[in-house]
Amino acid sequence: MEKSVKMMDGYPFLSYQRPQVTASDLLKRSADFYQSMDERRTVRDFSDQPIPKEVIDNLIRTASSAPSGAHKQPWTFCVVSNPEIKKQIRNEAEKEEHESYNGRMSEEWLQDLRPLQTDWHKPFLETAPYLIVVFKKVFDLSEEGEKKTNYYVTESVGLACGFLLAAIHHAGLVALTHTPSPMNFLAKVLNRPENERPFLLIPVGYAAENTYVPDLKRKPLDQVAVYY
Ligand code: IYR
Repeated sequence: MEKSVKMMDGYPFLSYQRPQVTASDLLKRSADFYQSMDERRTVRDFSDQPIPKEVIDNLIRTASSAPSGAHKQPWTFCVVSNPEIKKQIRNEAEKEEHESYNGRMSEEWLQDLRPLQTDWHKPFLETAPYLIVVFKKVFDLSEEGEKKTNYYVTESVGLACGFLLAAIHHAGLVALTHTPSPMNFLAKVLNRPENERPFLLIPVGYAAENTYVPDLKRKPLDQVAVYY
């Protein structure tokens, strides 16, 4: 459909329409999407089967379509497929995680993680064909090196990561939301500028054959929603 343009205080606005969906189609579409998303699981065992880079490009395009404060899109998605860099990230992550599992994490925390059976070993950081390291831009830097404010940075980057995980699942791949802690080493290894802070490390790939995931139950609607 032809888009019409309207100027508002000197800024262009485009007419916007979504197709009119009937109530019964809304029900079907929302239920189908829920069913598909409910099949998403966090996976820790990856196949090393390669994936075309163009797929990763599309996943990141989707993530970067998320809403953000004042439309600043305060994120950078670093895509690592180089085996040497993956090895370096694994070594640094395992160093930190070893410390965390052996003294930095509380007994309660370790107990909470028992059903997930995680430990400091992170082989997936080398096995997965791609690591997407997401950085948040706590401020922007203009070409002249001037600081520019970003808004709701954590919320914005969290939303973009949600879009990314949905896109990965929709494409037929799996991911892990990994938070090696502390994760400042990622900024160093990837040589990121001073305005970027590591936010999440997301290995992406096919699941390994014979993958098992913990038998987790999701909270029913009445435990997560309140209607007024
Ligand atoms: N970062 C550690 C520990 C960990 C913490 C939480 I909260 C998890 O949900 C899972 C793991 C690790 O990656 O093993």
